[in-house]
Amino acid sequence: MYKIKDMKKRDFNPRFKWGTATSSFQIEGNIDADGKLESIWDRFAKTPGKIKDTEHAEIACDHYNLWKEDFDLLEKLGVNSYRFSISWPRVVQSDLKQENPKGIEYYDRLVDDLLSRNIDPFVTLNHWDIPQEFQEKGGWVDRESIEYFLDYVDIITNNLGDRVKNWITHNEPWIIAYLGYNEGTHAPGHKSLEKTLAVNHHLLLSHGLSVPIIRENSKDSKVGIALNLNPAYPASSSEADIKAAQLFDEYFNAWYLEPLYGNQYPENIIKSWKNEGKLTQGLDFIKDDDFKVISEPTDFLGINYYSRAIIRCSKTEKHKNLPVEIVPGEKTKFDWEVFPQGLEELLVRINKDYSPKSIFITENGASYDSDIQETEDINDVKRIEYLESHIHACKKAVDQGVPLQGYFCWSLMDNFEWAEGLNHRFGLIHVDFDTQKRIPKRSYKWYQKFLKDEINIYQK
Ligand code: GCO
Repeated sequence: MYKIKDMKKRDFNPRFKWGTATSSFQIEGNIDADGKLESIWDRFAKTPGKIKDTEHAEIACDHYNLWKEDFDLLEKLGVNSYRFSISWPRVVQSDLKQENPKGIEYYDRLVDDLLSRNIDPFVTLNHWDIPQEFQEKGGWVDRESIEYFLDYVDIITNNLGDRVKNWITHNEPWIIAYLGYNEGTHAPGHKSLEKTLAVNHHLLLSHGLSVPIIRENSKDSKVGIALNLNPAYPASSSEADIKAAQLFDEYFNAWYLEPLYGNQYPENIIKSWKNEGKLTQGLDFIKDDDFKVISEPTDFLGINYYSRAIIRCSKTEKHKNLPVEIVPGEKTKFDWEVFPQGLEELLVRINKDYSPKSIFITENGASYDSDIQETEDINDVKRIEYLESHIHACKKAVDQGVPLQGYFCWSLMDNFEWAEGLNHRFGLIHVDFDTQKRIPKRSYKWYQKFLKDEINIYQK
């Protein structure tokens, strides 16, 4: 692993994008305001047993009302970019064809306000809160339904494309497909591998089909997709663990990277699913030329990185396998190992294998509880260490030739963490969900100083 001693922000390119990220459903609340349609996450969150502690996102951070105050804090933080998502059900009417002017006006205001503060908007088109009506028309399982998504992409890029110049089509197709359709822990809560793979395919296809629409409506803009990548490390150097790690990598990472960069779906995992009898219908949703559409050239790859996966083969009896050689280090509240080296290695590998034109870390961050005490001084030293070490990893990757152009910390503020409800705090800003009071944590102040180029960060 390449080492550097310490560094400052000025060691990065002056045009580097420094930001934070959020998503509509996780922060906006106000799920019925101004003609907003129901989303699949509104429906899912109302279904008993789906969200931890029966929490909901009907208020969340009330960012729909408090956005200006939040943007004041964003500006004071000193970022030059901000990633947020559009809620599709806010901006269309119930036929999914006509726009809802009130919804559009809301995002118009956000964009204009960000620009007036010299903050560059990075807009995610699908961060999961799709209209329930889209779901009922067939949703991602159904190839024909892609048309509705393209109508929405056309509407929103037509309205905002003159000012927004950075577009992310989908956020984390793996999560949408696997958690939503295989494990059932996310909306819409189905459990079928066949559906999962069809959903994956249609997400990728709709990504490829969206790119020319975005380019047409938003001249000189940059387009990409955000993938959650989870590099796999075999738990031991046994053949069994190495093979298991390769299979994990194929279904988690390569399943997206390969087709996006001109290849087909990886083969070993397909064989393995077939051998296990999990793929009875095969992959008959793939049609001629689909891979050509999916690999439509983009301007950047967005990577959401949190941790790595340590893979132990579950099919070999322990005593026939080598002893485990890799044990996870320290973990965040989510039980995700803090492993910045994984980010460096991932970036170097992606650059070598796929040569994307450029890369953005579209999410990186950590869940730790706040200890508020009476002082309102939230000393989240663990989050600071996490961010420092990952920014270091970014720098090391840049030094090895990776075309990394930006880093977005997840998240600006504590928010609704999907099936986990309000139980995880990823924010640089603490949110009191009873009073909606915002309290910047020490990590906010640390990032602010880093962005002002006032502090060095050290390699631990
Ligand atoms: C995701 C999403 C975010 C999450 C974050 C923490 O990666 O799941 O993009 O919405 O909140 O990653 O889990």
